[in-house]
Amino acid sequence: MQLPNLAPIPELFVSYDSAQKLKLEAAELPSLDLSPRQICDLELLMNGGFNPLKGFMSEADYNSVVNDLRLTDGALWPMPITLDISEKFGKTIEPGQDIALRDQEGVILAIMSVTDKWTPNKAHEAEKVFGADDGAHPAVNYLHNTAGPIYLGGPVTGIQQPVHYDFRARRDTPNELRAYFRKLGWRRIVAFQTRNPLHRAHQELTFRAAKEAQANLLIHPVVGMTKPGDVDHFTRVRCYEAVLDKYPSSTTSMSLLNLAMRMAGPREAVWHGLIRANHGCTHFIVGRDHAGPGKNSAGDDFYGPYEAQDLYRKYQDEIGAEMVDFKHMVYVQERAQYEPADEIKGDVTVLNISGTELRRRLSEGLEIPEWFSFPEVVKELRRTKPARHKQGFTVFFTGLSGSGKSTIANALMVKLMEMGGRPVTLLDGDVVRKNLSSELGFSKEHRDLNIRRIGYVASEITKNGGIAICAPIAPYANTRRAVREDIESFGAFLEVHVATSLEECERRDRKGLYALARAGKIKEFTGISDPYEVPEQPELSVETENVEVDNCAHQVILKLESMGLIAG
Ligand code: PPS
Repeated sequence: MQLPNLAPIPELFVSYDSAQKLKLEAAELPSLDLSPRQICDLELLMNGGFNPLKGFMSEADYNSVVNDLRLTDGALWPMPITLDISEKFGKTIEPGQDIALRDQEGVILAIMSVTDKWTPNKAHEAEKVFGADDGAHPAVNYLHNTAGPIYLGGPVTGIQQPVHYDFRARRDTPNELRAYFRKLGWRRIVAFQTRNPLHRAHQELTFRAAKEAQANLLIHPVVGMTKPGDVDHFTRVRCYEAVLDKYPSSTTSMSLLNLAMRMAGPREAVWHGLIRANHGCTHFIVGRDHAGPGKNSAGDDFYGPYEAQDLYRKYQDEIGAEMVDFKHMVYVQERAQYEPADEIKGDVTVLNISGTELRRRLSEGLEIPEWFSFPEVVKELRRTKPARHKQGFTVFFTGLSGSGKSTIANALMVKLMEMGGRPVTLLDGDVVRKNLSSELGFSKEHRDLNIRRIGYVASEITKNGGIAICAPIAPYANTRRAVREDIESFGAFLEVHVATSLEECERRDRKGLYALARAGKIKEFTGISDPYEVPEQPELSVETENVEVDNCAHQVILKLESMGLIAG
């Protein structure tokens, strides 16, 4: 008998021959180069991972999903899947047109027949979907600061899958997984979603879940986009491969999912369940704080620890994958085993290492006990993340013109070079404007572009283990924040506010620019006729009035030491 979860599900691809013809036609269409997140969404739309969606959402479906977690036809769907575009591109497109969707190298992946174009109310979307219009939520931040202001909706015709060169054999479409389960005779399959390396507690949890559900186990990690700052997927997959050997063979399999997570907690759990059901799974593990985004800007959790489980339970029958809920697992020393924290009996010693503590131990090169993780996993993590004092980092000075950024940055560079060990690069405001950004002026748009360029170079330096020192004015908080995010996925970011007052900068007027700005001869001058948004929570704020340059640079060195970035 063909089980419904293992029968093929609809994809949006056309046949090979039609795809060749369409590709030629598509070359004539207006085209859109998709962002990394849109490519992830398109892949799952086309391969059936987002079944029953047939394309990017129409305005009516979007409103219905945002407000009621349902498509207009009543089907359960908790997450907006929308094609956001720039205002400029929006002006060239009207409903009724076809557009070619391309990857970042220009390869045509699909054609979309545009049926809807609208300007969404992003604050409302944030409130309803993510629970708060709070920029501390990564998806809300993305919504306001990365996603374009206009949405296009319409069905998609798939031409080809996005190409992946990494871990090719480990990636499966829903139909490939369904065929694999059919072939092996697996009928009940419990999926485990993860964006973190697996340690012993996870192995125990998943093993128990499979036993409880009397099912085979699918480790189904997300390798598309996860939370900014997560361990990169290359490292994680090598860790998963090491852990896979620890399960009884032929009961467990692993497949990589190119999903772009939103960290939407409860709604995300329901979405994950639907996606896993599309991949042929009959059960889905939902643990504590599933897909949690961390703390909001008031320092509280966005969602309650079991809110995701509650929402999943409410919709379980419609999702098609039964929930296996799991509590927090901890290690009981006397019994040398993991047990759910709320089921522990007797007077025993409970051991646990939190995510934060694990990161601390890794960054400081401290011991990670065998009861916590597998030596192979620890080795992989250490290989990618050397101790902090050997990693790359960025020091980002910001402050008014003439505040002393360049002088302190130069002094810091020399001190760091004297210590040796890592290459140091100074990206000074004036120097960058002569070389990297010579065509740019001082409008908000140009300043942002300038800072994003500096951020890009600094992130590359940080990624490759060097020290980048940046010293632009960088007057806008949002741009500084975006640069911080780009860099923090590779190493530490230290924002230093050179807090010299406007009065003092103007009094010094070392380049004579303030006088010209006051006379109206230089327009858009920061502090005079253009804004400077003072950093709210920089890692360090230095006063330069009555303090020697050497001392200012030394304050940065001390801060770097306290952050473990230079050996004490
Ligand atoms: S920004 O806003 O971060 O892109 O600015 P930045 O690249 O750091 O460039 C600042 C230097 O350019 C000179 N300059 C001006 N600054 C501010 N506003 C206006 N309109 C302007 N025009 C020229 C100025 O010398 C700045 O150098 P610093 O080292 O900050 O004094």
